[in-house]
Amino acid sequence: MSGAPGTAMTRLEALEAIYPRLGDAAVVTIMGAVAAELQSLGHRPNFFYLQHAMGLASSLGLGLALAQPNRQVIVFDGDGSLLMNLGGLTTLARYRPANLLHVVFDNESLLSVGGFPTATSTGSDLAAMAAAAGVPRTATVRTREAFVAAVDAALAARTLTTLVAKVQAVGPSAFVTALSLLENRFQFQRYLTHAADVPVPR
Ligand SMILES: Cc1ncc(C[n+]2csc(CCOP(=O)(O)OP(=O)(O)O)c2C)c(N)n1
Repeated sequence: MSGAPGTAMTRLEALEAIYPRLGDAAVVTIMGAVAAELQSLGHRPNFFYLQHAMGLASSLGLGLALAQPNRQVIVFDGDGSLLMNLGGLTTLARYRPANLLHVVFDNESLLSVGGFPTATSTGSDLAAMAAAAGVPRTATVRTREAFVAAVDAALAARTLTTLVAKVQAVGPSAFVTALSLLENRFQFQRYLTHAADVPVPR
C-alpha cells in the first residue's frame, strides 16, 4: 500500500471515526480528496471545502478562530498543502488560538493530482516543524484509535494543536460534487453569522 509506511489507517476511516465529534465546530478542509471524503460522510452547513487556495486552509482556520473565539475550529489539511505554506505555522503559533485544531492528513503525496511524493516521504517531519514554529501542542499518530484519542485530547486541552495523522495514499475515484463553491461559501457564512455564540465543545 502506498502512503505513509507503517500506517494502518485510511483518511476516510479516520474522518468517519471523528465525524460525530465535529459537532458545531467550524470545519475547513483543503480541496480534492479530503473534501470529497468528508462530504461523502454527510455535508453539514458548518463545513467549508476551500477550493483552489492550496495551502491556505490553516490560514483561513486561524482567521475564523480569532474572529469567533467561542467556537471550536477544526482544519483538515494535507502534507502537500501545508508544505506550500510552512510560514503559516509561524503565524498560527504567534496568535496561538486555543480554539483551533489543525489536523494534517499526511499521505506523503499529492494524492489529488496523481500521487507525486512529497517531502514527508523522504523524512520531513511536519509535527516537528510545527513544534519548531512554536505550536504548543503537536503529535503524530498512525492508527485510528490513536487518532481519535489525540483529537479528544486536543479538544479537551483547549490549546492550539497541530496533529499529523499518517494515512494511506488512497482516496475517492472522483471529486465531483453537487455542492458548488459559491453555495458552500454562502451557507458557511450564514452558519457562522447566525450561530455565532455556539459554545466550544468541552
Ligand atoms: C496553488 C495551487 N497549486 C496547485 C494546485 C493543484 N492541486 C490541487 S490539490 C493538490 C494536491 C494536494 O496535496 P495534499 O495537500 O497532500 O492533499 P492530498 O491531495 O494528498 O489529499 C494540488 C497540487 C492548486 N489547486 N493550487
